[in-house]
Amino acid sequence: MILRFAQDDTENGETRQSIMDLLLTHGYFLHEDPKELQIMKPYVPLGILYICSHLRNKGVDVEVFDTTFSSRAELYEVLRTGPPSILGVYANLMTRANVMEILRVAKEAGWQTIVGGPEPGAYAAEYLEAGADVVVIGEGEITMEELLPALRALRDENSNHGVMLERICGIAFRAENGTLHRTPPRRQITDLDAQPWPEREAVDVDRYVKVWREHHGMGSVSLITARGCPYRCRWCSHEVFGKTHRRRRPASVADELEWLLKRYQPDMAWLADDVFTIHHGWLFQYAAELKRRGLKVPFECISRADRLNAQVIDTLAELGCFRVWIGSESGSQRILDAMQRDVTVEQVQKAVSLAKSRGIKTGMFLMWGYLGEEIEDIEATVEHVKKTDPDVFFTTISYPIKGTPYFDDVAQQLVPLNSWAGGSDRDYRIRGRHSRRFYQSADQLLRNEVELGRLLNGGAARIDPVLLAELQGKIAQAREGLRATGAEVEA
Ligand code: B12
Ligand code: SF4
Repeated sequence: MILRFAQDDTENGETRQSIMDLLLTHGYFLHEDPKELQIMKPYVPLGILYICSHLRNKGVDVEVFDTTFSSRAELYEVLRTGPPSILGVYANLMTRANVMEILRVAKEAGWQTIVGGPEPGAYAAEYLEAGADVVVIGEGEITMEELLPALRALRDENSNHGVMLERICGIAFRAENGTLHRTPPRRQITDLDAQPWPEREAVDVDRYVKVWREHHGMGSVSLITARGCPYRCRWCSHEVFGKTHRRRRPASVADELEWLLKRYQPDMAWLADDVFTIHHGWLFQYAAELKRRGLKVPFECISRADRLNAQVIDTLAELGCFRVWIGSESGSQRILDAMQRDVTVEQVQKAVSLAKSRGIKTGMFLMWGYLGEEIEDIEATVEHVKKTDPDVFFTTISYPIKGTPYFDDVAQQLVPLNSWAGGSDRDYRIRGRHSRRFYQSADQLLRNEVELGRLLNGGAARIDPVLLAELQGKIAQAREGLRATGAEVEA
């Protein structure tokens, strides 16, 4: 990583130390994440790169310390040596504990600190307590543009804290009397095309592409074509973009893709939107634009099942989509309705079969343990996954993200398993919910039933009786596990 932290500039024969206006970082260290070390599909932190390009365009001197391939020691070395400036840290649900430590080290070394991203807005008091001077809520570009001069003035002139900050929308800070002050919400950027692309040159994108290529035979890059999702799934965080949906022009996305291909020579792309297929008219225009340019790049994306029909699937296939990820969540309509997914089990089944029929691989996300889920819902999910048979599926036990309706639904039942600063919104026991052992049995049942389904429907002339018996045994054991732990609830 190339990071100019402080350097000696020679001006009029005099040497002086110059320092950047802002250092941006995030608290994700890949080598500390054993799960990701198995998966090895890292992507650049787009949020801080968007802020970086916006501020650089405004003449602000910004650097990025990308923690992904780095270490705490290296980051702390940078923070502790040389003159301190302003540090901006991205935080999400998984990186909270790391961000706490980064804030502590930065404050000890004399930095002014700002936190932003999807988590801090929901926990403004806690982040301020942990050492952040300001919490940025929502989109960061314009807020940071206004905040940096105010923070600099506060540092240089020791001006009145509250007066300087309260004019800036979209922030939370502690007023001089110690009370938490939240300013009115920041208006969202209306014209995304007027914004610069994320400043990828501030990080080592080649290294990301290389890691991908080494582990998966294909180098990948990410980009987003829109911001925000208007749907209302109760467990999903809308902290940053609310329920808006703003799209970029197809030609601008095509330009960025073309540039990425030329600059980093990846073999594929991930279109990292919440729901890439949300706007069909846009998708068709985008496809026409890529066709006009003769561009076809293998890519994967996420879609809702109800946003996939034959024409959309054909268009995705034409564009080079090799895998579509679908949030299926449950095979029980009752649970889908409780989640307010606004999708039916049949729509998911149809979408997966359409994708398969056009040679697009399918990935499915599933969730155990949502409010009200019982054995019959679990059996419905097992049947659903067996029937649809996606190429790959992932299961999670639902967890409540602060700021979501689901969090409010279970707030009275939450028992923290960790200190707030050392844990995450995944570290709760939900009183009255089935036990972990129950969901382990559900998972075992699902995986073995799906494998059995594949074995029986695989068209093999002869099925290995030993394998068959083994799977049937595991399935019986899982069902027995579900029955045996069915009455166990979290205390
Ligand atoms: C791509 C993505 C991923 C990728 C991340 C790859 C990467 N390095 O970017 C992968 C698949 C790895 C991933 C994993 C996870 N993700 Co994710 N992911 C996303 C997704 C779909 C897009 C992120 C993105 O690029 N957004 C576009 C940029 C422009 O938005 P942004 O990052 O929010 O940045 C803006 C503001 O937040 C703010 N800002 C950001 N940083 C900073 C810093 C400062 C200093 C300031 C002032 C402002 C600021 O300004 C930015 C520009 O306006 C978002 C949903 C979404 N649409 O954002 C979920 C989302 C971020 N993920 C989420 C979750 C829960 C996860 C996981 C925990 C899931 C899991 N169970 O494992 C993991 C955690 C991984 C980890 N270790 O950190 C949640 C986070 C909720 C929360 N409260 O933290 C989100 C919001 C999804 C949701 N709606 O619930 N994710
Ligand atoms: S889960 Fe997906 S579809 Fe539902 S609100 Fe979140 S981003 Fe939108």
